[in-house]
Amino acid sequence: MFTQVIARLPGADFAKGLTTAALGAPDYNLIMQQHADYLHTFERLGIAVTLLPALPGYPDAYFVEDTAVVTPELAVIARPGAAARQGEEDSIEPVLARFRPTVRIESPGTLDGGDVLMVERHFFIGVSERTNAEGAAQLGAFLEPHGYTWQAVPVAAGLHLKSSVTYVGQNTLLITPTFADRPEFANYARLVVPAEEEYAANTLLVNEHLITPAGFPRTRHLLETLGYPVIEQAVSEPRKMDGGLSCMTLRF
Ligand code: CIR
Repeated sequence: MFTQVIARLPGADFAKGLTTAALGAPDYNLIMQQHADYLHTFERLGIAVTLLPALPGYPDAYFVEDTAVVTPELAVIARPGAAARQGEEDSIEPVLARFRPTVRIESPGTLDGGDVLMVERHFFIGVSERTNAEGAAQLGAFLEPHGYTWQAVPVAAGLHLKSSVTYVGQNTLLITPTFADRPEFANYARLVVPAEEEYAANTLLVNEHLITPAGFPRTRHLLETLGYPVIEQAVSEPRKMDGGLSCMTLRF
């Protein structure tokens, strides 16, 4: 069960963040509303929310997931792979230090939390444009003494590994068609999102509820087969900035 989430308010400059999406100009008032609604969902599930102020000069900093990997035993402070985001991790470290012992990914390693998928006691660590093999190995070395296993997964499509695959409980992955037949995932049941709903592969299992992006009915239908309540969350504005549902919280 998660008891805590950490989030950060989007800044008024959030539209200056990195993006490859061509979905139009994002709206500040709307992202603030969507962000507040999203956090309210965690509160309704009994989770305490630590909400940090916007970080001046870092328009992507509200995507806090990328700045750390938190397990019950420790917090690994990431080292963002995008130059424009390096420094965000320094502001998250003292916050996480209130909850966990912290360690850091060091240069030349890079790691974005969005590439890190925890499936029970196993970690899939995406090696992507943001996370390099060195960063993945450093994270693995921090996790192994706590009894976790891990493996690296090449990410050739999408921004982060969790843009394409997330764990929805019951030994089951929610996964895009591109990743569905990859040998790394062969030991899991797979719910394959339709190609036109790939964005919804980034869904969160939180305290036996599934939080999924609003507006992806076929994915919702797949998720309903698992038997957990499904909560749809409007995230059109973070999506315009290449952000998924998971990116806006650290959950532990
Ligand atoms: C970036 O390109 O870094 C941000 N605009 C989006 C980060 C999304 N993070 C995530 O999916 N974990």
